[in-house]
Amino acid sequence: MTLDLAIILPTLNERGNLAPLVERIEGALGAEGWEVLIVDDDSKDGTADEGRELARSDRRVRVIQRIGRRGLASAAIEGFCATAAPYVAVMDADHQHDPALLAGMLAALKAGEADICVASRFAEGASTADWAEPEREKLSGLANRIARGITGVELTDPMSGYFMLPTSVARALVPRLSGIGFKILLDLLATADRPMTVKEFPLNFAKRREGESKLDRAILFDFLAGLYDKTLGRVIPTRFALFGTVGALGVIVHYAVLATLFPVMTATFWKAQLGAVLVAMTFNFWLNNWLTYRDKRLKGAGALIGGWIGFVLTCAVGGFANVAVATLLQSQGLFWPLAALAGILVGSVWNYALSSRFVWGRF
Ligand SMILES: Nc1nc2c(ncn2[C@@H]2O[C@H](COP(=O)(O)OP(=O)(O)O)[C@@H](O)[C@H]2O)c(=O)[nH]1
Ligand SMILES: [Mg+2]
Repeated sequence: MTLDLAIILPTLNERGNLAPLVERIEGALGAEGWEVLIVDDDSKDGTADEGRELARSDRRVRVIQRIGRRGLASAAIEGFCATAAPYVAVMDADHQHDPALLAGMLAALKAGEADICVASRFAEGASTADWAEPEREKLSGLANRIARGITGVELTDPMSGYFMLPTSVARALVPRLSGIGFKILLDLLATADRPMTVKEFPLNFAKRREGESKLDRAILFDFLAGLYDKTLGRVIPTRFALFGTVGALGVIVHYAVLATLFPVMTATFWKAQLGAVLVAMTFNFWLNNWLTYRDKRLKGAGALIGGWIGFVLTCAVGGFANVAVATLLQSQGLFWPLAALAGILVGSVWNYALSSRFVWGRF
């Protein structure tokens, strides 16, 4: 029997969930015609090793281990490009997605019933009763409404992480996908030149079998970042826009601290200003670590202190560049607010490039 379907399992610490899931997939699809592609982002629990162990005795299982990279969306893209199967599904490895739907999805695609099949937590007949996370359910409802507006596709669950489509269609869209955030389905739908036809499959969304969820409250933020990336991101890169926004908030923090400190230390403006600079830098470091680089987030006292020092040093250099450029331009006769703006721009690009490289280890 030839290979029909690849099931991509993006994984992060899912060691114990792999073997039982492969078994369930076999139960749903039979022994042949499919392969499982585990795309693991260098999990610390040995998920990739476990996958390779399975693969030694089961040729239907393959592992892609990625080093220094993170992200559900980019893991799915990796999978699209690494399989020879004409159809490809993406699903969670934690057993929240029932493999029993796979056969029906595949049959619907082969029969040409739709361009893409999506398992929906909110379609008629679906259930999230076992999910037991009411807060997450509410968030999904809100995000769904926004998503429907963008893609122009009527979907009950555009944030679903469980779907199937022809691999050639997915691969054709890859060069234009944004690949950030968690919502690869939304990315695919929004990137397609004409609205895709969708067939929904009601899903009984289960509790995760083992391990813990990697998503946190910032999921809505991820979603908004994805929207930005699809629209204005072409003009100003998303990460830089975030970095800049965080910087602008830092200015507000700076003034707030200065306004508090200065009245009580009037004689020494420079102390108040220095205090405000340090607080604003710390705030910017924290917020960038939490949002801008959430996929590379530094954790633990050592990493945080090291990162903070790196960030402060980087900003010191950026500040120097800022003043140098602004002074030069102003002395050449440029209107002072414009000279200041040029300084700020040069300083922030510099800070962005350097901290990206040296604090959060990008590139
Ligand atoms: N490769 C990869 N997989 C990830 C990443 N984040 C989450 N996953 C996997 O994506 C799936 C969904 O993540 P999960 O934490 O269960 O999200 P939730 O179901 O929304 O709580 C699981 O199989 C995770 O192991 C990541 O950064 N890289
Ligand atoms: Mg999950």
